[in-house]
Amino acid sequence: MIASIVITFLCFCSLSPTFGQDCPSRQELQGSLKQVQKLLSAHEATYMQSLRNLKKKINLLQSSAGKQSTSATNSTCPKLDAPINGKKLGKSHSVGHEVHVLCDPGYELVGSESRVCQESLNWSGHQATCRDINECVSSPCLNAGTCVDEVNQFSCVCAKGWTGATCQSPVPTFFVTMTNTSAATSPATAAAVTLPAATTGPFVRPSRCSIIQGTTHCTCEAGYTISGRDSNTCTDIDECELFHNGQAGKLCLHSCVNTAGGYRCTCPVGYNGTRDGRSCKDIDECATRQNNCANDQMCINTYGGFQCVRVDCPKIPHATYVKTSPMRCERNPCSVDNKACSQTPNSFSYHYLAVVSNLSAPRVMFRVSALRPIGDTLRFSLLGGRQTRRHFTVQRSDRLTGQLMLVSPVQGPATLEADVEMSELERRVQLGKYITKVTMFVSQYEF
Ligand SMILES: *[C@@H]1O[C@H](CO)[C@@H](O)[C@H](O)[C@H]1NC(C)=O
Ligand SMILES: *[C@@H]1O[C@H](CO)[C@@H](O)[C@H](O)[C@H]1NC(C)=O
Ligand SMILES: *[C@@H]1O[C@H](CO)[C@@H](O)[C@H](O)[C@H]1NC(C)=O
Ligand SMILES: *[C@@H]1O[C@H](CO)[C@@H](O)[C@H](O)[C@H]1NC(C)=O
Ligand SMILES: CC(=O)N[C@H]1CO[C@H](CO)[C@@H](O)[C@@H]1O
Repeated sequence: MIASIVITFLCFCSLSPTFGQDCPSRQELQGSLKQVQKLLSAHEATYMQSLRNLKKKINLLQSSAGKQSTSATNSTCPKLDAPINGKKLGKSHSVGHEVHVLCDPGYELVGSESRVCQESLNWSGHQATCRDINECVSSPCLNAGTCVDEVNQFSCVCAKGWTGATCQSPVPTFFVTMTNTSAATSPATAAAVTLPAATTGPFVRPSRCSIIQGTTHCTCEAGYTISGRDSNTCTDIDECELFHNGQAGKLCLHSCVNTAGGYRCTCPVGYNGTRDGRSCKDIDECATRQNNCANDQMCINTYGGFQCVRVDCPKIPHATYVKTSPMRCERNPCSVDNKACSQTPNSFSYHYLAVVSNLSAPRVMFRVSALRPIGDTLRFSLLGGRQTRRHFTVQRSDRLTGQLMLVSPVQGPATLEADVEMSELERRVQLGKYITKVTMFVSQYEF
């Protein structure tokens, strides 16, 4: 503004040189010009200052805009795939969440079993892979047998004359050269001779011998092996003893009974043998009415047995509960001014799990999910004492779901309980909480 007035004034004077008297003298003009110059440099300084300020502001804006765009994308770690021949537990890839990797039977884990999504948006630990366990490393095949590695097991190709899962027993065929045999017999013909049995009984049998070209070949029935001074008897092979805890695995899952010429696997009470005879399967007493649960009880089939349970709604101060389904109790409405009542759980749900002893961990046992949440936040937590925390933990698997994880194997028989609490909040104010009571029946055996 001031600058434009000064300029107008100067122009007017230079354009009208004829108005000598009215115009200022040369000195006066120089004085004015100096003042104008001063004014201009003062203006320049303020102008530069405001430019600098503006620049600073733009820089600040720019950097905060940059930060915003990274924080919008940095809440999750890169996707982690389950390893080949294994599986991944835990779906959330958000900061602070954990995933676990389990390898299929027969594979061993290389890398980190648990990985946490860190603040840096990198996973902790190292990438996990599942490597086929080479069961042949320990040279399990005896007597020059050749080991063949397979997933979760191995097999032996035995050298001639040896048999058994690890080539540990001689083939129950014995070749013996007897003196003065019927050498007169024509070389082309063979005669079957049954030598007299030294002893008798189901576990001892006579051998069957044939004479070929002056050499007597004696063999036994399957399940028997040559014995006796003259190889003339066969005795029963005790398969239970022979294959007891062999490297190829147990002959029987539970227990083995040797029989004449064979063996039989037996199962504990509550189990029936499987078709292959080796293993045992649980009998479902609840389905087959082999249980004595009362009318107001529920039958829960467990491995090797059953449990009769009755759901009774909890009795807690300030609230009353009513059974809305066989496995669920809901709180009766609270009166408006009864704050203590509204703090109590809205519902209790009951769940029963049957598992085998020594179940590998970590493992997801149970999931709790909110169906129609109305708040802005769900929280999941584990209630219970040390015993519960020794075996379980609760973690979130997605926005609406929490999961109860078994973190250490449990030796049965045992009954464990874990209560999972889900609270629903709106702006940090609790809208309601829901308790899920999980009871786990652990069997005595690992099958
Ligand atoms: C993104 O990362 C920055 C710095 O690493 C951190 O301050 C910010 O909290 C993160 N944002 C989210 C949503 O995790
Ligand atoms: C994340 O991991 C990558 C690859 O290992 C590495 O280059 C990067 O520096 C890591 N970032 C942080 C913040 O640790
Ligand atoms: C179990 O085995 C017994 C004897 O073989 C048989 O009678 C019974 O029906 C079986 N039970 C089941 C549930 O398979
Ligand atoms: C439990 O299982 C592990 C691995 O399968 C095994 O090494 C261990 O001997 C088992 N423990 C018992 C008591 O059976
Ligand atoms: C001791 C014995 O049994 N000797 C016999 C060997 O074989 C010849 C011919 O077959 C018999 O004559 C012997 O008695």
